[in-house]
Amino acid sequence: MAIERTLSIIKPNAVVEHNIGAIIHRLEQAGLKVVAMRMVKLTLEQAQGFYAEHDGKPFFEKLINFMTSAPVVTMVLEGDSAITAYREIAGATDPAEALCGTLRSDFGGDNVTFNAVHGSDSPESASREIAYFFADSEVNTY
Ligand code: DAT
Ligand code: MG
Repeated sequence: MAIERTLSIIKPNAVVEHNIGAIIHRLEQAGLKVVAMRMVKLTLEQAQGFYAEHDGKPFFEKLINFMTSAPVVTMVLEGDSAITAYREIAGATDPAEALCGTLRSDFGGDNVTFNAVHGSDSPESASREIAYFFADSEVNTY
């Protein structure tokens, strides 16, 4: 297995509901190492740029409104096959369809928009998304 890095976001609903610690605990327990972390209240432009691939889709405006509604926690996580490992821990996009014990099942809301966490979906996305939030010098080695 290859060591990878992935970009994680703890979304506004999980922050507001005081689930930052619970989510990070599960990620660390699963062997993912936090190598960068920052809380940020995304601007409209930041959220639109991050989710540019979804611009024009019917859910885009609701997604952007949600992502800018409260602070998020951005993290770079490192570990064996971190990208797919994280997506498995996160669960399906819609919390209603996510397996029990996944982050989205346990911390997601009653609508697909409010699904608690983001995780990069490929090595290409991970590179782009990590660079979107962190300078190389902010990603730690330990
Ligand atoms: P994921 O976050 O699992 O990578 P995605 O990239 O397809 O999913 O979509 C980005 C976010 O947009 C997702 O976390 C929640 C929202 N979203 C996706 N599909 C949606 C839909 N059909 N209706 C409402 N919101 C949706
Ligand atoms: Mg995605």
